[in-house]
Amino acid sequence: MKTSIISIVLSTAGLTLGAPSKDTKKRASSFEWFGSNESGAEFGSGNIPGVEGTDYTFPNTTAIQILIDAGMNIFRVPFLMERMIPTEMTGSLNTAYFEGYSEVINYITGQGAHAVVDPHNFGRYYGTPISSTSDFQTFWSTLASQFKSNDKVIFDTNNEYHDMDESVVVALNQAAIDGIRDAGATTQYIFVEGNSYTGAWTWTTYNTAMVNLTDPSDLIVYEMHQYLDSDGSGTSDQCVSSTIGQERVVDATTWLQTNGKRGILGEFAGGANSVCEEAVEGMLNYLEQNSDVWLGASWWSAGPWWGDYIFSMEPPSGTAYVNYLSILESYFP
Ligand SMILES: *[C@@H]1O[C@H](CO)[C@@H](O)[C@H](O)[C@H]1NC(C)=O
Ligand SMILES: *[C@@H]1O[C@H](CO)[C@@H](O)[C@H](O)[C@H]1NC(C)=O
Ligand SMILES: *[C@H]1O[C@H](CO)[C@@H](O)[C@H](O)[C@H]1NC(C)=O
Repeated sequence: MKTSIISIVLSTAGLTLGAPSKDTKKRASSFEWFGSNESGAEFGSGNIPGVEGTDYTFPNTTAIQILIDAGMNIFRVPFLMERMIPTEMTGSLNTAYFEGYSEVINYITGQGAHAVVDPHNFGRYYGTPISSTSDFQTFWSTLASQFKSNDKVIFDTNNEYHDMDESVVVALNQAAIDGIRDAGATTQYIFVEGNSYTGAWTWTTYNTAMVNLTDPSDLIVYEMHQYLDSDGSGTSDQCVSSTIGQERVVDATTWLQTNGKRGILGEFAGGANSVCEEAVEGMLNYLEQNSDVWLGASWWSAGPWWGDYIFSMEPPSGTAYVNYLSILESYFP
């Protein structure tokens, strides 16, 4: 999600694996994961490092449990690299921030769901596009080593690279993979993201070079994002048409199938209106029909500080929690 127009950075909702046969009224979908982003730790990106409780907050595990009970089984939890490892990427962890963050991650995985560790940095560190693959690899080694024995953790190399040389984006993803595996974290999935905000609709225009990423553990999943408003930015609650969801993911689906890759729709959303609801359902139906390559999807976004945000999945009164949960439930694993 682009955040340039809002002072607080939007966080992502993650998908969680639901407890099997928890709810007999729902069919099981063929997705492996469905969930939401859990925003908060990446908020206040204009204030680095910022103050917990003022500039940023950690997601509410009681609220997460409500979504787990509903059947979600993956949660993407954004954070800021500068808060996690300040000053330089080769530095060490900020203990207080890491502990607040890892408490949420460990809560989620302790419930049997997957937690996506998401540096919500758009390929930037202190605002400058990351160019040193070596420093980035070290950042990932330092962080991944903390989670190497937790196989319910998923590493997401970075949120929404954009306006960068494609060869750099590919090299940074490969450096992250190498750093994570070198740290001894060999059993976890790694979500890679592409250039141009990792959009599904433009994937085959900008990100075909991502095909050559390699992983000794063979656990790469291509994370793409897709919004359904006219510019695809997810800043409007109006969707282009009731069929735009499926239309925007067809080419990326073909790319995944042609190249023998797996994908996840790491961010998507729609406004609380019938056009968007139909568009979201059309997109999810199509993804599910192609669940040979699509492992799941994650709504954007839940989190305690969203207020009346158009896409808020936060229980008990978030706009999307009220309007979309019943639609999404039929796609829960
Ligand atoms: C956390 O979520 C629960 C469930 O919605 C709510 O009762 C509680 O007030 C929330 N806590 C905070 C600190 O927002
Ligand atoms: C991927 O690697 C192969 C083999 O090295 C090469 O032929 C191909 O051009 C690469 N593809 C892209 C899109 O870079
Ligand atoms: C989660 O939220 C972040 C913004 O905080 C957004 O960039 C990302 O796309 C979202 N991810 C998912 C899977 O919804």
